[in-house]
Amino acid sequence: MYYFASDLHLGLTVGTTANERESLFTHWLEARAEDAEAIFLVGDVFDFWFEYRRVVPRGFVRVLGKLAELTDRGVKIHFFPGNHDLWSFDYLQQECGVQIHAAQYEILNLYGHDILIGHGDALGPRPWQGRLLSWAFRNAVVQRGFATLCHPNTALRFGQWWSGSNRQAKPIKHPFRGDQEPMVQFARTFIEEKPEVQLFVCGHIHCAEIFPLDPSHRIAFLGEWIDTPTYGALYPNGQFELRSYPEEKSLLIR
Ligand SMILES: [Mn+2]
Repeated sequence: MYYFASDLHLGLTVGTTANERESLFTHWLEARAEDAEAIFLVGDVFDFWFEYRRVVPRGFVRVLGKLAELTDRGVKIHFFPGNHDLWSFDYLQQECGVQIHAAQYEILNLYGHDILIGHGDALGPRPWQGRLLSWAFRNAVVQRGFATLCHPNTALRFGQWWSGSNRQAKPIKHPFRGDQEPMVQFARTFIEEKPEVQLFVCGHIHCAEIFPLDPSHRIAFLGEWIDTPTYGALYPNGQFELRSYPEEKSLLIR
């Protein structure tokens, strides 16, 4: 099986407590490792992450330790940065052995099916303010400037404030908007060019949904771990399932 989770927002202090979420996720990783071909973390694992060349944010030791332990045992773990942990460079790869995918999405062949995986914040039509921000955050010069000019205590305090105030201003999730979702629009355009990609797996909008684009294409949204932890599982026959955790209840399969 291949497993997928996103939007854990570790460190955020709303919903389940930060410690509960961290320990729940640690157990999830351990449980998935039993039969995982690979585990995909599809963005916003951390509510705010900014790493300097010699400094990383404090906290998350159980999760970081579990990631390192599993990859040491040979479990393959892939990490796609989200808009909250965009600034993940080589620390997680070097210390925890996860494979970082810095591109906005990647197409991987799993069990013989082409699958597009990406957090999704940068996919589809968006207002110019959002595009400008994500350009700035992904820009190497801006990143280096920020790291040089900003003391880690200041940077992390700002980041945690920014991320927390974002969370208070917006609800944790909204009802799924179907074709109005930018990522659904992105996927529809994408399959006109590359119909061989039959499944899209994204996070970001915090909805747990598998939306059919047409009879042979689907887009799956992985939900979130702040209120109602959910994750995705890909079966060898290409079916995708959303399950709750820790109940392990099947929510949707397509
Ligand atoms: Mn998120």
